[in-house]
Amino acid sequence: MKKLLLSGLSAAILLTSCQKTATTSTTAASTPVADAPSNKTPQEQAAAFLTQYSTTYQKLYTLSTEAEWASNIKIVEGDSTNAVATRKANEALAAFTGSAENIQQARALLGQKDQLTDLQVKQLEAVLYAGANNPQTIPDVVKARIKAETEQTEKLYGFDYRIYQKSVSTNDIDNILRSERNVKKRLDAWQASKEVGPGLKDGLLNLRQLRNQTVQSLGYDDYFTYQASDYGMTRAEMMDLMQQINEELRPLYRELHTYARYELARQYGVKQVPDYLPAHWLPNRWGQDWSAMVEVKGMDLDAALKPKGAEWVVQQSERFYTSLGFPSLPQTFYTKSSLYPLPADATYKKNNHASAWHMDLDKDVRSLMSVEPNAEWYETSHHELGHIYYYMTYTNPDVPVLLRAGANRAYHEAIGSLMGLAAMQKPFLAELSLVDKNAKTDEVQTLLKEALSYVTFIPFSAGVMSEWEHDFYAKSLPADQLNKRWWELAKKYQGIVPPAERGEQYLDPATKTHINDDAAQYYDYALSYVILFQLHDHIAKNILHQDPHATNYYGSKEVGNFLRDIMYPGASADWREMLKEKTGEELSARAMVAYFQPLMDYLKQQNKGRKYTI
Ligand code: X8Z
Ligand code: ZN
Repeated sequence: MKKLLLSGLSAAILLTSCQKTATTSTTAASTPVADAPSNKTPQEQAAAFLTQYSTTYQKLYTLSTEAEWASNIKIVEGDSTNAVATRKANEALAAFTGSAENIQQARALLGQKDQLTDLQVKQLEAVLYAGANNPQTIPDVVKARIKAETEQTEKLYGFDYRIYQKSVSTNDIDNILRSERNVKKRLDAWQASKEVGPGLKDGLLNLRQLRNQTVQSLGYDDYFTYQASDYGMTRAEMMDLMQQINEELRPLYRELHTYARYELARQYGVKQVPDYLPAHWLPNRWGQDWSAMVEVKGMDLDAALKPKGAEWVVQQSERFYTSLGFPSLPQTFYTKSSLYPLPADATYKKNNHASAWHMDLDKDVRSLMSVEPNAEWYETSHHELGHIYYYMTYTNPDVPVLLRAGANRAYHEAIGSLMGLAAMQKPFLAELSLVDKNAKTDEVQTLLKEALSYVTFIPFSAGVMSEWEHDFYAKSLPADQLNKRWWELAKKYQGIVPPAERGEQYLDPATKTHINDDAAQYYDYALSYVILFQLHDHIAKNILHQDPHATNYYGSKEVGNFLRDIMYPGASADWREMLKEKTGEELSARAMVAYFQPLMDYLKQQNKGRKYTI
């Protein structure tokens, strides 16, 4: 439950990817907007259509998001009140966006494209993109999908994780995986984290069918193709790009993989170094972030954050943005968000994955998190506020409601992750007194820790997740090979193997939230990392004139202006032109590779005489 509600070209409209349709289309909500009189110019006709469409859209969107919000912050076992309300709201939105009349009108207007403004064309394309997800020519399919999506999210987040019979939160599991040295205890925690998978299998198979069917009726090959088209790319183009990014980072990943095998074997007191990394050895449930493996002396952020408390973490993230010249968060952000873990004795659950919500495509912005005062949540809190400030920045008179989304979905992910990276660098931490500025810290270890977060993420995002979903949606991956394929890809891209054979009675990919509720979009994150290093490189060198490895953005209005200019036009900007204009470069992993280049020599030295296995 993340970007359904946030990013993306036409992401405003993407919310519809989790709704279904009204039974009949005679309600006020689903009544399409009226034909414009034909004595008007095409621009006048388009303006009239878009005004009416946007007004209704915003209303229905808000109702849908409010219902989704309620469903995600309070999941009560056996109580379907929220789920029913969410379904209804989502059906109404789907009935409107997918109505044959709206689609037909948008198409007809686009038939005279040349006579419309760019902004009108972009909005009409957004209307069609939303419609394709909810076509009312097949209302029962859309309706079934909305129902299945609501149920899938409830199952995932209503799940009661247990270790030795005791209920645990995912924060508890993550804390064990980050710090426990006893391999048996690690294994128990890892296995517990995968127990949610099997119960999600039927739902996911059903969703595959329904997701494919909805978009196919409007001419897309499959759901993966539909999602990639949001970037103006075909499925094959997106997969080629993922391949290219993987290849560019591969030499470094190979060194990190080798290093980690030996280092972890040493840490766990295991004599025989394994050829592939056992999944439960890594400090993350999916092996997507290994940074907790390394402690940099003098830079113990977990220890520094603990006494500050969770509230401080969020407030400090806000202070970073305001220091750059962004406004304070609206009071309602704090009163309406759900930022911290539920008390241990709560009788209900909440969605425990971080997300940011633009409730009304206007001023109501909220975040759903379970912040604890540690380094991971510190980074995540900066990430979520990136979404929030993106919402706030493109909510302006120049950006129509239908284009209140990122330049593309990856940009939306990149801004906050960029701030998260900047917020972890030593000069910035020293400014906050989170580290002692006089303490000597090892720069190579610092860079290694960063690589274990950013570089290790690439084979997971650009490789495993993207290829699995590609095969799932576009290649009819057989239902009896879902887990097999997952682990094949984990071995191939990440060099990770399961602790023991994981047959088809498990469904390990489904333990990842995005597989369920943010389908066929995980390459967004791979792209966001590539983009964030391009932005960071530019900021460090051309704005701050600092070493990219040791920056302090704090208080720089120039950096703030740079970011604001990127965010201000939302999806009315062309994402490729924007990158070129702002950084002088096309989309490229160059900056990311260059950032970590100094680590290569160190790792090669460390790995001398060691066996490479990938
Ligand atoms: O899902 C997220 C964000 C959603 S707004 C917290 N991320 C990916 C993940 O957790 O898998 C951020 C980076 C990768
Ligand atoms: Zn995000």
